[in-house]
Amino acid sequence: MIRYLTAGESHGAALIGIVEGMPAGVPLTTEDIDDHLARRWLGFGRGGRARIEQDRVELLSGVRFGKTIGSPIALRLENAAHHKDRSDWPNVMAIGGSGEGIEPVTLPRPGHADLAGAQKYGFDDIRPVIERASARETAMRVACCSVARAMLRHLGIEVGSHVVRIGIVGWEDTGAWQEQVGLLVSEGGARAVYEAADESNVRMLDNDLTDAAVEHIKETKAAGDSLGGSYEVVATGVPVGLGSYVHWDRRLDGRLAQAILSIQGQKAVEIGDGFSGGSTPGSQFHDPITEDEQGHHLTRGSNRAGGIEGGVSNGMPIIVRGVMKPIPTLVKPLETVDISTGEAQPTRYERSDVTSVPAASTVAEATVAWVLAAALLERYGGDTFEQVEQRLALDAAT
Ligand code: EPS
Repeated sequence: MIRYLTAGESHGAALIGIVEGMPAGVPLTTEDIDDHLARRWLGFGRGGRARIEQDRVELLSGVRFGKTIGSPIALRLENAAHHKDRSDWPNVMAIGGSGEGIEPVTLPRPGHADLAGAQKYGFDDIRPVIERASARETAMRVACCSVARAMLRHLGIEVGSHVVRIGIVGWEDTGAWQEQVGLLVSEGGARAVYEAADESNVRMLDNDLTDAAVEHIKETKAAGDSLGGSYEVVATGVPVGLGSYVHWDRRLDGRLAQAILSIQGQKAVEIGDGFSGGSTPGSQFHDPITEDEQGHHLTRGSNRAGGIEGGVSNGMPIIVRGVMKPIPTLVKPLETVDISTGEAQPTRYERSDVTSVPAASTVAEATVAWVLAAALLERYGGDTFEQVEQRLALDAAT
């Protein structure tokens, strides 16, 4: 079993992660992690924080001479904002002291964890909720998941993503994107998908759509508003048989949905063409079972199931789509109530992003990679990476 934990607040000194259960012998360098951390900052529409953070990981344990050693892997990411931004963010995460002289945050933002979090933990200052609920945590999540992702890459499994919609600028209705993603997948697997998306500053695979989305973000920023959107994650090279139908918590689709919805701000998830499955007759929805071109293996003539049937991977590309709500921190005030006085008040603006759908798409890639790595090690796992490789190769040969 592999698992990971993260700790840290958005403006605390650092984020900490522990990855546990990786087999020994997986090649791993800081670049394997830093490359994806840098990709998480891609995207027009991020706020001032993007200019501050460097996000280079420190590997503190569990790796020796560029390979995992089976021990827990400890990771650390500095929060540059904690050090550089002190005048802007005075003592937000002071560990000691009494808090005297630090103005409490008492105006909860609708749509944020602010109010429910303060009520749950009994705070009269919302700051601790803001700090841990912040999507800053996803930086360490990407770092932890990139460890598993490095292993997948050495087994020929790639995960990629692209943005499908930002606000009213979306690709869903045209169907053209599925064809384009299909071409990229056939040329270079899911890696080709994410590399092509990374060329666009909103991670969209179409130039006209990119221009329209950038314009839309600019207009939204000028109006003091924020935007959500949607994205698609694709995984290629995934063997048949990951996950299982025998128990609810082993179903791969359920595990992927949980992984996506666990990312801050995500409100909906779709596997394959799941939503249209509600309105399409069975004869037109289910993917026909056919032989591959060599006549060696059974495959599917289409992939509306998104590579998963009965909670089990079927060898087709895995397709997961996520929807992110608009960011709840807006320049334009929303209606709220001051929790210290009970008075109706407009919300107050804190530095934020206009949209972070491009970032969310890269975080979703990372979490999908983690779920696939976990399911893969359940089926083929061993103490050493060599054992994993051998078991997978043996299965592929039969
Ligand atoms: C976030 C607010 C912004 C974002 C942040 C998430 O940070 P700050 O409060 O410092 O302006 O930039 O995202 C990140 C820091 C990140 O690394 O993605 C929030 O309130 O959720």
